[in-house]
Amino acid sequence: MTEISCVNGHVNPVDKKQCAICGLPLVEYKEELDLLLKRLRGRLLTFEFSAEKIFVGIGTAGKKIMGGFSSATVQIPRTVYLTFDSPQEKAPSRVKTPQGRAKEYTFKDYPPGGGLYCTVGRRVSMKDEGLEPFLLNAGVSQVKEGQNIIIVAAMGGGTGSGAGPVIVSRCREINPEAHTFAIAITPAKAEANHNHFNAYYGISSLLNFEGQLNVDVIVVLNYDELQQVTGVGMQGEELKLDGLVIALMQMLGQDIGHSGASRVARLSEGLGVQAYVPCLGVGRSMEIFGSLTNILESAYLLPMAPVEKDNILVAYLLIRIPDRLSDVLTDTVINERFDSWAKAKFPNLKASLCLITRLQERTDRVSVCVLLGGDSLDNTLQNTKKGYQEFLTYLNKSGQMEKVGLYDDTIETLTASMDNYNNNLQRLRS
Ligand SMILES: Nc1nc2c(ncn2[C@@H]2O[C@H](COP(=O)(O)OP(=O)(O)OP(=O)(O)O)[C@@H](O)[C@H]2O)c(=O)[nH]1
Ligand SMILES: [Mg+2]
Repeated sequence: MTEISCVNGHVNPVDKKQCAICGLPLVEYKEELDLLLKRLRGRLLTFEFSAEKIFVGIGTAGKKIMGGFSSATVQIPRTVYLTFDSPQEKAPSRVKTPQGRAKEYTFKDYPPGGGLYCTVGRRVSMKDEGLEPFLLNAGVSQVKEGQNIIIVAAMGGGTGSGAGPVIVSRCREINPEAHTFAIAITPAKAEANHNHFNAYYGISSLLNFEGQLNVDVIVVLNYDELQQVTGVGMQGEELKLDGLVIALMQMLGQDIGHSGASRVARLSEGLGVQAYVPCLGVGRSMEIFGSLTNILESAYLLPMAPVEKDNILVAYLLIRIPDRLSDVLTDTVINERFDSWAKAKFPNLKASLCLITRLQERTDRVSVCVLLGGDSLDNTLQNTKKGYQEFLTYLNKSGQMEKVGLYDDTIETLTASMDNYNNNLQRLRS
């Protein structure tokens, strides 16, 4: 006769519903298991992995910032952190950068000595066959809820400036519906001309890559300005340099959902404004500053790259407000204050937008990031353009163009992208 055991192991005949010894229900485990597997199989077949937000750090600085960002951020479902770099960055002699939760990709076939030039980073990443499968596995795909992709890189080196635009373009090929944002750090004035050259090339290729618009929004931070600004973190600690870039990423990438990103991307596209200069006021105490207008003013005192106020066409406010200030700083109040501040400040402003995030915190600290768009990149990248031109002259004179992988048509394409962008804005202003 077939027997069945209760959870305590007492053996019973199969026709019984309860154990004759301990009274517990008798379960046909095999039957239960089959039923469970059948239900699960149905679920597994409809399960599809896709990420909602993909943060990407490229090159040494990008990777370091991404490591810090992913460690400082609480685990959010459907958020992915990726880094891309050249292999020599893994050498034991180099300072180990924090990886946090980031998945690491190392480009194959990098020449010894790393990137140095943007042309190398671009060539290596373009022919790297592992890049696309890695992006697909990481969750870049066309999903109906939408996808935001946020990249961060310093543009002075060869990897960030060369591979950064290629990675964005690959992501766009996989998911043309994705909203793409780039945080690009341009070199300090005193850096070498080849760093400025890389940066000019990198930013031009972020605007336009092989004849296609590339990122929706580029946020340009200059390394000189970045070194002058400070902020205050959640625990009252001072925020500097990469700490500020991480705060910017939190506001731009983490706080904004897909609908916020869509509004920014659509407005930027409609106006033809891709490049923005951020003004950061991180952790400003309301008690000390007294008003939102004063906090906006303090952020505007130190824009993160050169900006001409008469050229500004669009201003976005990204703002984090602790709950305890929500009664005073309602959505209506914030929108009104920002609108009147921006109109008074920028005489040619055509549009403004506020994206508000409320935090469950007991502090009185407000963080703002004002993104100013519409200025000419000749102005925002002034030192970089100068360094780029000087380096080009040097390469031409010394006959080294081809040695660094540069050809006349490459130069034409990249200057045409910059000029088109600037000329369109000029038309919009007049
Ligand atoms: N955010 C940030 N930027 C830095 C730091 N140190 C240097 N930079 C900037 O980073 C640029 C160099 O970028 P890297 O990320 O080192 O270069 P890469 O992309 O790895 O390229 P290669 O190493 O040349 O292949 C410099 O031109 C500086 O402007 C830093 O600590 N933080
Ligand atoms: Mg590097």
